Amino acid sequence: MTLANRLADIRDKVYAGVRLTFDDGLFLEHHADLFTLGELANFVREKKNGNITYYNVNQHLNPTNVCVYRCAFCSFRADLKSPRGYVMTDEEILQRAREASEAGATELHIVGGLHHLLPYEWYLNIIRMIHNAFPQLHLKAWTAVEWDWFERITKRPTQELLAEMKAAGLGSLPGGGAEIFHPEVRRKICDYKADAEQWLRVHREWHRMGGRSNATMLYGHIEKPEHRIDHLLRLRALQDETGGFQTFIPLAFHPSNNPLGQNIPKPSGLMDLKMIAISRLMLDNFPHIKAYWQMLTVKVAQVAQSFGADDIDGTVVHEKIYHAAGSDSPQQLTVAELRRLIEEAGRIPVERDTLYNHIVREPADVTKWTIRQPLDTQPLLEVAS
Ligand code: V47
Ligand code: SF4
Repeated sequence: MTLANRLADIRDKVYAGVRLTFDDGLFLEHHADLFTLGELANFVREKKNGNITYYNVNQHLNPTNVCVYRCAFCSFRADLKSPRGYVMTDEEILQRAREASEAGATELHIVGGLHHLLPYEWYLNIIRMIHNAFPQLHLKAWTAVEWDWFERITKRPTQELLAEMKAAGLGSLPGGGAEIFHPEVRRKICDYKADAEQWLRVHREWHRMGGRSNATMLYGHIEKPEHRIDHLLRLRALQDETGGFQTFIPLAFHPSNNPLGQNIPKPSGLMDLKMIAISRLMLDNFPHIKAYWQMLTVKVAQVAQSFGADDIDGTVVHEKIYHAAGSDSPQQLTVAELRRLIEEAGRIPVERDTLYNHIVREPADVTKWTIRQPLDTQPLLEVAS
């Protein structure tokens, strides 16, 4: 079969809604041109999400950067005794939550380092404390790597810890820590921390409790196309089983200030768009693909809305991980800026909460909002902070 026939075969599958195989994914990686990838991914994106691009009003909180692990790609972490290391006090954490609440945020994205000395209860208390003070904030907290660490230090099963933290106010799990699942790569870039099975197990357990989570993939370093397709298919298999993933976020490697980045350039804009498109095509059972503007730059995140993405993340504020690794994106975008960027990309901006309910704001007071179920015009719940 010629390359053109093979691509035509894949095009037919996509238009007919037939699932792509590992070999199809590898073919797309090696041979598909960017415009064909964009055309196919955009078809799937519009079938699933129409002309909408989602954004949210959120803030990030990284309570500590001290970490027992030494992932080769990480510019954020600090050693226990490093002058760069910090641990936020309860007052500082609550102040940040207050700031988010007063800015009208619906979500706090909370991840950090795995501190050598701090007990699991410190992490649990962060969730409890913020939830008690600001119950309207959805707390999307702790990556599967952190949950695995909690299990190691408490010797209690993650299932029990997830249930305990849910009772304390945990809303959902972020997608971080997935990196590249394949052991050939994983042992070189982040040996010792949770492996693929452990990462997937935490998400499976959370989904079985009715929870929702996200997934990521760190690309553009030492991995090869087959590792990326393998990664996507492992996620697709778990999604077939549980249906608990909401959005997939391909993360472009940022090479500044970390050991892995010494001889590796930052992925190009073309590579970024290709990853968005291939993710959209392979992950046929994921509702959303996010072009995280902080990581991709605003410009690429805008173009990505025509290459398979239907989400751009949110206002963000206080981003540390990418800025430590050389990102020159702004620290935050206002809602007006996000909406303008989305409209300029030819899409309809829709504010969502973490669980993809549509949010309607009171124009006179941004801290008051109404949650609507997607495609439902009846307000379900009035929330005022
Ligand atoms: O797990 C760390 C990555 C992740 C670098 O769930 C790096 O909505 C590139 O997961 N270059 C954390 N990537 C960020 C994350 C995330 C971000 C936005 C939204 C969501 C969500 C999740 O950042 C880490 C790691 O994979 N990372 N260092 C780096 N130098
Ligand atoms: Fe620690 Fe996470 Fe950085 Fe790895 S990526 S060193 S686990 S903070």
